[in-house]
Amino acid sequence: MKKSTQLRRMLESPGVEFIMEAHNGLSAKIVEETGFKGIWASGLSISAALGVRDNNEASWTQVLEVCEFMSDATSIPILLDGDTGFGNFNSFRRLVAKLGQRNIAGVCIEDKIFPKTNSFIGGEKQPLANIDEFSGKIKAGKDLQQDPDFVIVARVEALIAGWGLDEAIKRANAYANAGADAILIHSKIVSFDEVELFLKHWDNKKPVVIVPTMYYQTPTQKFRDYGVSLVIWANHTLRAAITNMQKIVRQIHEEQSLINIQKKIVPVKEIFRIQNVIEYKEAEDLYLPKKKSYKSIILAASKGTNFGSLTDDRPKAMIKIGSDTILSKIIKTLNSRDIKDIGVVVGFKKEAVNLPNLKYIVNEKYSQYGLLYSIFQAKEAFFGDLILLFGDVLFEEDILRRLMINYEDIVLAVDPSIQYHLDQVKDLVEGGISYSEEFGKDNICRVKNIRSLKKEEVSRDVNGEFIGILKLSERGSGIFYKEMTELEKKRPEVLKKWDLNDFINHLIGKKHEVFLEYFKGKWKDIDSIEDLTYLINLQSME
Ligand code: SPV
Ligand code: MG
Repeated sequence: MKKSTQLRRMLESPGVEFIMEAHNGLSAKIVEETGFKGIWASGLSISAALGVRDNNEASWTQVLEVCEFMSDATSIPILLDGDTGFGNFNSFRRLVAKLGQRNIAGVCIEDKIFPKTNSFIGGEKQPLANIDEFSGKIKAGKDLQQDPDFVIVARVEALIAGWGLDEAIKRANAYANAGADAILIHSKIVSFDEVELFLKHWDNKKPVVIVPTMYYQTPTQKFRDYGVSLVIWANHTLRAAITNMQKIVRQIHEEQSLINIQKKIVPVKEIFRIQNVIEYKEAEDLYLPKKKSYKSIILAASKGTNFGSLTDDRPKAMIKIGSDTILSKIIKTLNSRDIKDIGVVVGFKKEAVNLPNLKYIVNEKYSQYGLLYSIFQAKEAFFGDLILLFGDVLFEEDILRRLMINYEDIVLAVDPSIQYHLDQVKDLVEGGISYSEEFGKDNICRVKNIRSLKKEEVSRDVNGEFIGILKLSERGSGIFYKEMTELEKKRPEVLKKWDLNDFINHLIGKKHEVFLEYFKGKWKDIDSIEDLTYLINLQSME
């Protein structure tokens, strides 16, 4: 739905609606993410954020530019505080034209004289516009607007200027007759009384908009009872920002250190999320020539339990599903993302792993030592971007695609829904946040630990199952290389004993950041004959 139509519906719907102040692209995004259906582009806040006063010190094109950033950054309607329209009827209709071009849903103008002063600063001394002149201004805007749903709100300053209720009603009537879509009745007293009186007399001839900054103690139910259409929370985003900026900046100044404030502010990553950095990565992936060439290491040295005679003469990765082996299916998926440099760590029945175009790395000790030792045999591959995989997991290309554009250095693919069968042991991950389907969440977070657990050992802290696919950036594979070689030198017994989980926890313990990305479904590990039968049946249905 067009933004203008959304705003019009908010005004014309029977209940009360709320819009929240924003003053730049960032605050506009925060307002939208929070769930508000509309934005008040406040003159006070925009000017303050630009470091100037609310006296038309910012030119109207400068305000427009801020508004354009806000509009581009969001999908909900913006009602711009157009002050007095920045001049006469002619200036105002140019503003209306430009707002329409920029997909701003509506504008509010107040019946004061350009250049205005904020209504809360000596409001009673400010001259009001001539009624006919201001009505002509509204009409000029309405005549010019291309989009029939574009909203013009006329703001009555008669109460602020101390002219009383009759003058306010007179003006509201004139502006409604001139074509205003709604009336904003403004007040600077601390009670709702004068606005209430206005609402009683006005009797909803046109939708009414209010700004309860000064009468903030009024319960919202009162606004409902009197049929207010739209409430503007006019400057609270900026005030919240100022509160926190002052507090944090002061503390950094006093302490000459960041140690105590780190936990009080959002991480840098939160900025990236709000900026939608991930979309940029995806676009790079789509439009730039592929310069990053990922390598892959597949761990296929073990025999695999639970497969009976199927693994008498071959490792699990070479079991067939239809005409393909598990391993060749994995390789096809890697190839589909242009990963051609593929190493396979083999051990059990190594001669049975005979697919072309692979680099073979032999782990003779596959039956004695743990998985980390297998990984270490491929240590020469740990440079540049790398995907490390278990050889018994089938997965969709999308998991690879997303991991490859993930900007963190060490990332585990994790499924938030854990499906146990029989008495399996699963690699379960505790993350900083749990999976969310909410809009805007990128489902990437830090890993706290990873443990192999049986079903009965699972605690509430667990957020998902590691699916056996791990992405390393150039830096990430460097960390793996360095830490593995250090273990080999200093704790060779540990290198032989550990599995991948132990090593990941070791990295976390050494303050390396390990992340997870949640993927729901889109993969299948093959742990039993049942898994195999399921996949074979699936394949025969395709
Ligand atoms: C603004 O937010 O800029 C307004 C509302 O115009 S007020 O500050 O209350 O005048
Ligand atoms: Mg204003």
